[in-house]
Amino acid sequence: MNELINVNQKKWWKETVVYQIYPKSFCDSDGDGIGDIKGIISKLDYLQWLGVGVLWLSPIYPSPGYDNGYDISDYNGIADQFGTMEDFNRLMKEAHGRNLRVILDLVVNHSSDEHAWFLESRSSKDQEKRDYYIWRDGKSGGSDLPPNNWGSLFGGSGGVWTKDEKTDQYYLHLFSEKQPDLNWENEELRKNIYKMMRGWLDLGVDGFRMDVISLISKNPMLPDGIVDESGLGDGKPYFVNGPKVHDYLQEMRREVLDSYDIMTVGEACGVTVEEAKKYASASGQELDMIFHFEVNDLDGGESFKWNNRKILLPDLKKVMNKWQVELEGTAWNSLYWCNHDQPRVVSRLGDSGKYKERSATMLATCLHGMKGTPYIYQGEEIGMTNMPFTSMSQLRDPESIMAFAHYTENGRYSKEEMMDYIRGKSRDNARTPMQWTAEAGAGFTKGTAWLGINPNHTNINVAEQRDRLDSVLNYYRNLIAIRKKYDIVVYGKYEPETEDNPNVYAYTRRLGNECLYVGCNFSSKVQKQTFLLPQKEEASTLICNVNDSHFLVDNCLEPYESIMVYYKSK
Ligand code: TEU
Repeated sequence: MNELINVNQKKWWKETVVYQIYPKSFCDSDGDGIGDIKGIISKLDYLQWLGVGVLWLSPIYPSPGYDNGYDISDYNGIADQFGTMEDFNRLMKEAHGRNLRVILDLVVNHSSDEHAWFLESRSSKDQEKRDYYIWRDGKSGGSDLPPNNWGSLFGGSGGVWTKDEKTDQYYLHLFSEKQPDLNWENEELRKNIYKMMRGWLDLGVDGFRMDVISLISKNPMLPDGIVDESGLGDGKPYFVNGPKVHDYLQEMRREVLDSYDIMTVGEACGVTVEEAKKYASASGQELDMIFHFEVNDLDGGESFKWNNRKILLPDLKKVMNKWQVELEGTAWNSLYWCNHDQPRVVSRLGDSGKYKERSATMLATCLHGMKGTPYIYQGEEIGMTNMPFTSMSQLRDPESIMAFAHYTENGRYSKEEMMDYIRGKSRDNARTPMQWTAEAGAGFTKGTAWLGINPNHTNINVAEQRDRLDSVLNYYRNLIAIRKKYDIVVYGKYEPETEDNPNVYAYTRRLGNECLYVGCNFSSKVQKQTFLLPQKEEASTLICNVNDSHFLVDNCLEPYESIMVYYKSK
């Protein structure tokens, strides 16, 4: 072992790469147009070949499917559309047999309104489980005004309160009315959640990705928020990083997580670097790492996404450098460009035309060279792009559908404008089926896919890339292999290069006398760098996405070129 790495810092979840599977769109084994667990099992050899170490499954539990499973109606089961508990157990066994760990999505900020807890809770004010959810009278006692003015996090869908006629009270839902928020103040509810978590861990599950975990504690006063762009009140100051969130996570750690060798990652919208140091502190009291949203928000992706703003590289560098530098030694980073909520990164930050492959591999290098655990979202490893949606009838995501209706009806945008924003930002861009082959159905299904397949599957697909050594897919595979081979990629300290070139992202990693320089050209023009070249014979190129790179000769990066140079300092 490298003696420069402190034994206490070494963790398996720092040394691995996570692959996110969106089960509905990954692989359909029975021709109903919806991916399933047997489909996932059929692709385990592929995932093992790719080299990833952990599979994160987006929700596979029973659900009415209003938000594709992020509305759970039974935390202990498997949705029929995905298979059975037996299929799940087989998946665990087959995955573990290939050294692949499996983590599940834990969605406990809210449940479905069809969960038995909610059905009981809503049935009467005296019901034992009434307090499992957050109920309030209307403003000034039972009037028709909701308890406060907060807008839903699915911007454009109205407020966060729905009145239930049965008991004449309102329940809180930060997302849709089909997703009532659970009341974490209730101790019995928390105990039930911990019990459910232990149940899955005892089946061999290797950890959890925790959906919007930064939102579980609400300021009990539920005060009005300042009215923002959406025309509704911003409640975030009262529910993001709420008063007891850290108490709850520390309790969860003691009651559940500490008894297992697992990994946890919290989806933490609204979390700053300072807060992240509490959620993902190296002292290990809460979670292992979090997903922050500061990159996605550079084009309004989290606060108000419906625009066609572009992310500018200087802003991107500022945010990423900040997270890298400030978490050093105190907390661990997660590294991601894509997930099931974000548009495809090649379309967002790269060039989906002439340089689609080169920009995809450049983006991969930029991220995978950083310090933290990298996440690959299905299809990212072949450079999948956004979907050329032309009509709202092709969309399935409730967020997009509600936003389109809202902003075209209230006159904020014309239908054409809004369609343009949907093409750029809709979550359905990420959810189109995985492109396995060039055939009709993309090798995803033999039936009709639940969401349209990107027509470019005829040239962007796994079958075409698998044996082509210069493909995006093989490039990802090589990057993963480099992470396994070089400790510096996992544990090396990150230092931003003070490069003022607005088109290049460069940084150096250091571990003892080892150095790793990563240079990435985010533009379609050649860029000269000021990097001080080590003696040529001492430097070796670990990976580069340009065949005849002359970077080590003249410090010039070709359009969308990226390079990792390894050398030893004197
Ligand atoms: O997303 C939470 C989240 O923070 C949202 O802002 C999300 O980024 C939004 O979709 C922006 O467009 C999680 C899940 O990842 C998402 O799929 C769910 O819809 C949401 O929680 C509710 O469970």
